[in-house]
Amino acid sequence: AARIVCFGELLLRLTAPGAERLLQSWSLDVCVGGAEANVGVSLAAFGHVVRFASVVADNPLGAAALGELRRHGVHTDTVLSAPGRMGLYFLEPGAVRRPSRITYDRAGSAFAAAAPESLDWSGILPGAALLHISGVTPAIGANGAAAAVRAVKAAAAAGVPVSFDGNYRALLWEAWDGDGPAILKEILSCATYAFINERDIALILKSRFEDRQSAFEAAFEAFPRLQAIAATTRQQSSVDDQSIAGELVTRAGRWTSPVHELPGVIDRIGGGDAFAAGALHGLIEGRDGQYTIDFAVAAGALKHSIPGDFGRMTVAEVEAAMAGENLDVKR
Ligand code: KDG
Repeated sequence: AARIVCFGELLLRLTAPGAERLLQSWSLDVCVGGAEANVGVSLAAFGHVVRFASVVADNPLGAAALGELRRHGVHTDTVLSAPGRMGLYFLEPGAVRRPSRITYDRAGSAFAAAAPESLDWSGILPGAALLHISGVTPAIGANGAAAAVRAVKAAAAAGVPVSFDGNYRALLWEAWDGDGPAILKEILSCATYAFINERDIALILKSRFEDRQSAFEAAFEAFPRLQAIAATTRQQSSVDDQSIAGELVTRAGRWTSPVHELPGVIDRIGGGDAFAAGALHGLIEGRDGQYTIDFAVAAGALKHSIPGDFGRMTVAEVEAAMAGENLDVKR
């Protein structure tokens, strides 16, 4: 088991029940989410020692969200409480031909308002095998961007590998004047592992690429610290009929996973986070490239069967899915 730190904003998710449009009826299901917390919960379920680093509202909602993380085995002693509000997001799940829709209500949250130097990384990072962050934090505003850059620089200086999940959220970047490509470039220059695809790389390097492999090559060239890139490929014939596959590229080789068919998707939110957690599990445990990408994609696929943001699944369950049990897998 490795000691892993995940840094990001904890959000409350309010979901329209069943296939209802938002506020069609006046009830909503509440769960806790946030891309980096989702990764942390999956890694804890895989047996790692996970600490969440964040700032939450010092009110009953913040306390409840932290309790939910603890219930899933994630340590919260490195989370600060501060005046302000919890960030929310509303989800209207898709059905048949109607795509799902996310509405953010998170501006000015306790996390977004926190001073970039709030967290004392010199007390958080020692002994950690990894710091995981995502492109959501720098996208939420100037404080988030400065906090994310500060976190990865502290990790790089302390010799703690950084994992970065691109998670490009156009809705968030568009709400302020941040220079997304420049900020993400600075973060990636500290990263050892990256979950980015050709679209992210084109945006960050301001270049055009013929195909995914040339984008990956350019990323390895631009970011000398980078050791591995993993990305998913999704195909979607309707909202609840999808498939997922993935590939892992290192400086030494390239591995692709089988395609997992996902008919009857229950909840695709957090699928990318479960994929990232699965890949990090393989990478940290020193597993070979094929196991790592197969485990990652099976974890991402299995998440589609679980309501809520969190991927609550054991290594044995993911390995069963990897072997094609319970899932429609095409080799
Ligand atoms: O990956 C899942 C996230 O998108 C979800 O938890 C909400 O963190 C979130 C975000 O900012 O989009």
